[in-house]
Amino acid sequence: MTTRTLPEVDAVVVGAGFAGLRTIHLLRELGLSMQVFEAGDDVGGTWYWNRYPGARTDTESWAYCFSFDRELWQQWDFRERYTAQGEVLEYLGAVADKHDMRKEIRFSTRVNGAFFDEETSRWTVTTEDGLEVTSRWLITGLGWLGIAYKPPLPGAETFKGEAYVTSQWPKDPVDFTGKRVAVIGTGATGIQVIQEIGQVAEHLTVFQRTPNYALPGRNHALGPQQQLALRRDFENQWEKTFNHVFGFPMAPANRLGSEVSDDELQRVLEAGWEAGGFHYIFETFDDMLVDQRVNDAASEFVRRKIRAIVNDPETAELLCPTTHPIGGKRPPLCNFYYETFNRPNVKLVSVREDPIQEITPAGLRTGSAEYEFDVIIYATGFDAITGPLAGMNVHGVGDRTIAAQWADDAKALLGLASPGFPNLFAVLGPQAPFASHPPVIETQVEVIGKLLQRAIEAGAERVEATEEAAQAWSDQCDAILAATLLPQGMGDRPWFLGANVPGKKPSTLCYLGGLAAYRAAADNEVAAGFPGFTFTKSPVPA
Ligand code: NA7
Repeated sequence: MTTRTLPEVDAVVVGAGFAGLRTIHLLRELGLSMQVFEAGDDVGGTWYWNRYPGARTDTESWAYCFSFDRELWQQWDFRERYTAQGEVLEYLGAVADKHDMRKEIRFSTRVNGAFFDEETSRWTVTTEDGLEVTSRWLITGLGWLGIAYKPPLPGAETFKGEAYVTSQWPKDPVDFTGKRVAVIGTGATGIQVIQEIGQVAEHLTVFQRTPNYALPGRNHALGPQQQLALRRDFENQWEKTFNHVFGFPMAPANRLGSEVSDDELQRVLEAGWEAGGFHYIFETFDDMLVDQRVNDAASEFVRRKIRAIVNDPETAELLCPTTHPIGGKRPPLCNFYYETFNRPNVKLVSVREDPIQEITPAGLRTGSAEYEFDVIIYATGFDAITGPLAGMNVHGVGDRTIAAQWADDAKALLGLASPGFPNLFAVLGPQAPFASHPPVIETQVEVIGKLLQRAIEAGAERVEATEEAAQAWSDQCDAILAATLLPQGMGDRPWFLGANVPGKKPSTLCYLGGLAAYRAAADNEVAAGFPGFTFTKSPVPA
């Protein structure tokens, strides 16, 4: 293939989801030229690809968007408590249109390499269709969930029916009526897809390896009164969101379970369960994820609810998580997930002790049984957090790849800059805050903006996180994790600790100190003049 070289720009941006669009806005504010590449044929990023039935946010809709465009926010029709996938795309499309962003983006163009030149301190970025462009800065907005993990089950290619991976879902609707369907996986994705397809498939078999604490989302339409009230509440909603530990528009509970009686624990948990969604965790007790007694009570509370909802006691027991504490894996939100197992056409098969051995032409086989299906759906997760950038063939100083670097030591100062990869800023890199993504993205893009401003003012051509500062950030991530109960979930393979992909080295891939603490740490770094970074001119002094 012949290579076509595009004119040099100040910054190459990869991805046109939340992070890419927010970065375009930033670069324009800074007056920097850019080239944006997006693999999909439209904006949306993770939400572009994850178009499986039932896909929806787990964050309240009015905080799963941007705060930078107040006008659009106040005009936007937030139709439901949680935004359906198609509406997330509508919103991002509206952002792109309003700000005339599409002209910056080359769609249907997948980046397949990025090479740092130590002489010129510039990146050269290449694409699958033969383009090449050089830039001072490389900003990636690939999200945490861009690379599907599909277990390498033997025989997968022999299956005669239809097979789908949830994060590579076709654009045309799939008709499940009259079909025997299998879903493998019961994470946040599996749970959304199961409750949807259970209503239409002739028969649905759910293959579960680890049960989760699925919390009732209690989704509902937002009426005109609620919408009006929201429109008047812009500052308050965003202040709450940016100050909330997980970036939700919620106030902290300001209550410790360790200080209340067992009866009071139950009363508050019941209220949180009724409120729905992550209110169960974040508006009940601030110590739920660190205090064993509180966590045990909260976990047992969910198990009791499962037993009360699911009619068949054996199925109910299989659905009860017992091997990790609540929070040890990312709790999914659901609407009628447990109720789905009361339908006569839905069956749960536990593959915890009896794993899937192979996919057959007619279906699949566990150690003890064979099943026949018309459709198999893989809801088996992602090579999360590090996977997307590791898969982009990024070569830094000394030609070391980011894949090799992160396979061994996945650290990034403030979750966006890894030593050895100068001038590369990864929005939602490893050790970024584990919180609702849009407010994390807005925060990180603002930090990148300040870094770029500082570099421009200093006439620096090369900006790089120091090894010491990145290590200190990583150590802090480890210490915060160790202070919680979450490591107790390690045996159940949480993706946010890199434990779900066989062969991947588990590590603290996220910052669990909360969004507010992250913002404070970032503010300190900015105020102190970025002591964790070196700013130098090119070529690098020996
Ligand atoms: P997850 O949460 O990683 O879930 C993947 C699911 O697939 C999980 O239930 C896995 O079981 C299951 N899985 C993976 N491999 C197998 C095999 N070989 N056999 C049976 N089951 C298997 O990914 P999601 O897409 O649901 O959610 C990711 C995030 O997206 C979510 O947390 C939100 O933030 C949005 P396991 O638990 O490993 O036993």
